[in-house]
Amino acid sequence: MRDGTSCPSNPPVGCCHVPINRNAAPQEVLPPQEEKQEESLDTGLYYDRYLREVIEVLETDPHFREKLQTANTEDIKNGRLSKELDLVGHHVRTRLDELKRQEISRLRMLLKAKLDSTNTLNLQIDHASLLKQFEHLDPHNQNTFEAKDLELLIATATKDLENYDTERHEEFKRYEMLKEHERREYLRSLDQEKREKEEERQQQLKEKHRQHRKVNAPGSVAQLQEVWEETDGLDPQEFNPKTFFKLHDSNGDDVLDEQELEALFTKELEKVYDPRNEEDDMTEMEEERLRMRERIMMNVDINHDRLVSLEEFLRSTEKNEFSSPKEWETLDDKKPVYSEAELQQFEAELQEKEVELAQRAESLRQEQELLVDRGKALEAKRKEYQQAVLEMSQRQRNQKAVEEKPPSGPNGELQFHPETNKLEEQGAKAPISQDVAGEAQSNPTIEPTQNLQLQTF
Ligand SMILES: [Ca+2]
Ligand SMILES: [Ca+2]
Repeated sequence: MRDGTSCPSNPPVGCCHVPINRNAAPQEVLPPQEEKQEESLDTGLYYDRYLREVIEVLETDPHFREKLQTANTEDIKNGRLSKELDLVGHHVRTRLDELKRQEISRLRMLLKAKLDSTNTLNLQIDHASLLKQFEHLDPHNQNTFEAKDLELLIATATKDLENYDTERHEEFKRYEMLKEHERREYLRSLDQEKREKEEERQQQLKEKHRQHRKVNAPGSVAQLQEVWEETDGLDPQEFNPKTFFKLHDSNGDDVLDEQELEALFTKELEKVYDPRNEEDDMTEMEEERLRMRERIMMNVDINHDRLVSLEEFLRSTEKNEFSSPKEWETLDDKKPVYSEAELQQFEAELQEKEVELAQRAESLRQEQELLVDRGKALEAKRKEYQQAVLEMSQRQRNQKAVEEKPPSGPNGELQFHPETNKLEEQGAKAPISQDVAGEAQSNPTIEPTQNLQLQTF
């Protein structure tokens, strides 16, 4: 299983091989070596730390270290090496048990964090069965580190690292299909005249991209000599494979790992890809680098441990392939990495996702409309209510004014009373002043029943 912390697209130096050093130096000179490895070796696996700690502890056992030195890749892969665990010292076993308990507890925390993020209910967690999804240890026995644990750890790491390249190729394929899909969509959006112009422009860029110096086959004498001369600044007449190997074993562990190999191709890749050019795609350059590393590994890595030893390297220089290699085809020489049918399927999936998103957006829009309508209705009601309250309060004030000052003269005749008339006039023409409106609005004690009565006026 891989998680979010799986190998990044630009993994750190030393990534991607099971870090078993079968030529480990004797223990007395181990400390500086160990420190160096700690810095550089990172497989990129989510259980990388556990893997490295287990191997470090095992290497402190003289018997196991001896077995490691004589074991071949088959012994490691088929679990024969794991059987040797029964013979390691007691204190080594105790440390391994402790490592496993730490790893189990780390995985439990991972699971809990995952469940917390998806579950709001505090459910009872069945850790024992959930732990089964992790393949790099034996979940049935959570307290001790057994031969089975070592076997599973090595097998899972090997498998995951092999899948790593496959995953990168798949990712690249999806990238290329998306790029082509967007290109076609863009062309479709143009009118005929503009489309023809754009197609011609794209064709010219493609041609420009294809014009570059010849790319040497990875691992060929021509390729290595170019690095020797141009990168290392050495005399081409003095090319020496052994010196070359030592020069490019950057971390000094006597093997060329995948990153040390990939660094050798920078010179070749610069012939084809320049980040300043529109027509050169740097994602394609990284795919090209990966393909180059796979080619050299296929020719050189005899024991398939994803590392090139000096012996393997020197042997490769004696092969025909070294001096007269099969020509290297760059990505632009090849057919697209996807078929038309695959592209169509990819586009159909994109379409499905777009429809789904559009439906979700439409239902959100409808919900929002509904909310706006409801808001409007509420606002209208509020205004009606406010108006009614104002009318009522005005009528009450008019009534009061009339009762306090009867409109009669000293002889009982009707007398003009400007204030009363004015007030009555205003009462008929509500709403009145803002002050009264504010007062009414902020007065929650006014009974709705009054409102109802007033509405019938
Ligand atoms: Ca190295
Ligand atoms: Ca090898």
